[in-house]
Amino acid sequence: MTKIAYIGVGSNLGNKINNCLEAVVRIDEISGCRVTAQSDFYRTQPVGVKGQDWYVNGVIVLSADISARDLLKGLLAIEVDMGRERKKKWDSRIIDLDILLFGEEVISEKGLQVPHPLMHLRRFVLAPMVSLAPDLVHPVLKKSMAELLVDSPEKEQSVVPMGGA
Ligand code: A4P
Ligand code: MG
Repeated sequence: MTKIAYIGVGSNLGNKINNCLEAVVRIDEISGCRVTAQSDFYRTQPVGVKGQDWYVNGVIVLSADISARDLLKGLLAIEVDMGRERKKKWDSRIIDLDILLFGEEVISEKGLQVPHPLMHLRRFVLAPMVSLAPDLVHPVLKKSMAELLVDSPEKEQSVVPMGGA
């Protein structure tokens, strides 16, 4: 059955906006996936790690005829192909692609957790999510994206639409 998936896209290394745009093109090329919408890209302050460069973040919407597991494989292959090196957790990255939501599926397996376990805490995810689907309900927390954004911590984090994306 076709699922609507939301993918978080982020980059804080190299030509960040181009990296994100290239990822969108490549995701559309994953067999069984079609990009149906995308948010603006946002210039966002790094969360969790001190001294990192700012990020470009956005969210894209997919129509997926493949499983979440196969989608993850496709996304990891794009990250590798685009030259992402995994050093330590939360290192600066050319591209980071996270499955935020996959229909209403709740998955908790080794190497795959959906909804993304931190999405409801992150303004750099929730701001673009609200621009796309404010009434969409988180399948575990049972709150809409708009409610989650209002409740989110780190209100001082700067998350600014870049426009024109
Ligand atoms: N994995 C499990 N569930 C998922 C999922 N739903 N989507 C596994 C994607 N991957 C998932 O991820 C490690 C493993 O998570 C994958 O191999 C996959 O099997 P990773 O991308 O290699 O590691 P990471 O990115 O360092 O860790 P993680 O947990 O993805 O970090 P985050 O959550 O991406 O956080 N500040 C701003 N402003 N913007 C950002 O984008 N990102 C981070 C990194 C920190 N601060 C940030 C941002
Ligand atoms: Mg990741």
